[in-house]
Amino acid sequence: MRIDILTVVPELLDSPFSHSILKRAKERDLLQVYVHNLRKWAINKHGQVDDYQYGGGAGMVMMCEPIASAIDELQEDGTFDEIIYVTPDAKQFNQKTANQLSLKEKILIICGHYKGIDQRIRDQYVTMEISIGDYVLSGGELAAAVIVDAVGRLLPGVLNDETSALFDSFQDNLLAPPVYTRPEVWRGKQVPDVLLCGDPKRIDDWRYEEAVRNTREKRPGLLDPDNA
Ligand code: 6GU
Repeated sequence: MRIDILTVVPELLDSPFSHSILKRAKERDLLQVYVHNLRKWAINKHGQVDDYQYGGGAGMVMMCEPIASAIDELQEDGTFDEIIYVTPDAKQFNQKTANQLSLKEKILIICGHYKGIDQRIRDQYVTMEISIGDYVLSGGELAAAVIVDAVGRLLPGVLNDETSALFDSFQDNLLAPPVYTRPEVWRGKQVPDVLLCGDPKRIDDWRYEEAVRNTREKRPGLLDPDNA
């Protein structure tokens, strides 16, 4: 899978894909991430990519021309399966969307800044809009990093048995059950007996019950069938 990211602050994305699981995905050539500085397509030699908004009001808007030129050039060697604009005024990202995106070959993520991008780019080019939650970030870069991480780890061959995504929270609309490691007693607190019983069926049942309990307590909405 290839992911291109368009941003005015490429430095923000220097590190997130260079460690741990995503690093391995890139080393195995299962994932390629290309970060592009939008200023390369600026309208003048001052690097301008934004302007005042029509109708007045505080805050600049990212202009059509630099973004359109960037997309057109990046599509010269193959069109994108999805052109994603990350913005707080969009549908919220979840595991289902991550699963769907992991099946694509080539996607572009546009990171907004300031007041966002000109609506005409959203109308003409953008095929999917994503928010990562009900709060405002200073730009779309960290949201893009969240999406690349959530999608990248799902690509076949990235995770091994130990890190398998099959048992992640949310894959079955349940939060994960609690986990424990050595020592068996820490500051007088004992690991639940069932985890030491050696009976895989009993352990699986316990984990499932704990997952349901955790979900009912913290995120009851996930148990609602409308969420499935
Ligand atoms: Cl995608 N961008 C920004 N700037 N803020 C956000 C967001 C995205 N998702 C939640 N807050």
